[in-house]
Amino acid sequence: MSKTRNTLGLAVAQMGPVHLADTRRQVVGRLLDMLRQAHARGARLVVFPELALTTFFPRYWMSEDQAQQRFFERSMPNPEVQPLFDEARRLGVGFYLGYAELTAQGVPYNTAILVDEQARIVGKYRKIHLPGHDEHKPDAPFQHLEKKFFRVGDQPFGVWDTMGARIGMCLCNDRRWPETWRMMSLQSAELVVLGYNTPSHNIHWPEPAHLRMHHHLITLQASAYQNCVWAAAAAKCGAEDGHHMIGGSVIVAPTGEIAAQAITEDDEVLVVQADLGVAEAFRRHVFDFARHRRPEHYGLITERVGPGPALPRTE
Ligand code: CDV
Repeated sequence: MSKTRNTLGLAVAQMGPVHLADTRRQVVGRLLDMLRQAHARGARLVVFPELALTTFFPRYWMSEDQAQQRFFERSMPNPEVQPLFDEARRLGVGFYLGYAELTAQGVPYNTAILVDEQARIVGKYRKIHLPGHDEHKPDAPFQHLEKKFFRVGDQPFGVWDTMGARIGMCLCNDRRWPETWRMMSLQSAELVVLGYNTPSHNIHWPEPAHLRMHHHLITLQASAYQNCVWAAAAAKCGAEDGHHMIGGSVIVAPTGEIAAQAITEDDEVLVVQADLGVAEAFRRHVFDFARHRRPEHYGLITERVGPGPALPRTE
């Protein structure tokens, strides 16, 4: 489709479970192994999961203070994560990493950073769509306490020019919302990177288990296509202390096709030489936003949060 090839060596580093007993040091050791594998296979950017340094702790009922003491990072890089930054600089590989951030002012966020090949943090994203609840659900098999442990991100979806591409970031539940992707494609994103922890079991209603993977894949494939972007999504998956989460880490092309998909529920590296030019034909034709979008008819999207009455019509 494109005459000039502008390719990015793009890796997704899926993680198997991180158990409560696992230390940051052990986890960073696994990330280092995958960073090296990805580099050896030609990657320039490696996408790690959401909350990659710890177990998916929002499943456990505890106080905010207990959660912050045990699972949050007060600085980044900190001494435990520094080896990842050092190795990334040595190899000349950038990465995306999700972790629980406690700011200097004591505000807790579910955060992702984008780190360039010189190991500089060039972008930070704080999760906007926080799923779950903030009250204790003693009858549920586990909790989903993102609304208790995190504040909503304080900045809109952004993009960063780094590693030869315009890269947008989001986290897990954000991927299900069309607004997430459109915010970034309207800023000319070429690639959207994200990490996720998606429990296989829905505690809110008896959802058939296969739908978790189905919704994950259709969302990524449709969003990549409708927004003319590459999408790279890294799971933390498998059974963390008995709590199973889906795998299915993927790299999706702007055609909506899956270029690579994980086959395990363990640490696994996917690498694709992503041709950023593939999106051009879509941007020039079916999704030429400047020619075809009609924002004058989309007002409700920002005026209303939930569904309301029908709009008045003149005829
Ligand atoms: N970490 C997440 O945001 N998980 C949600 C679950 C709760 C559905 C997700 O959208 O995958």
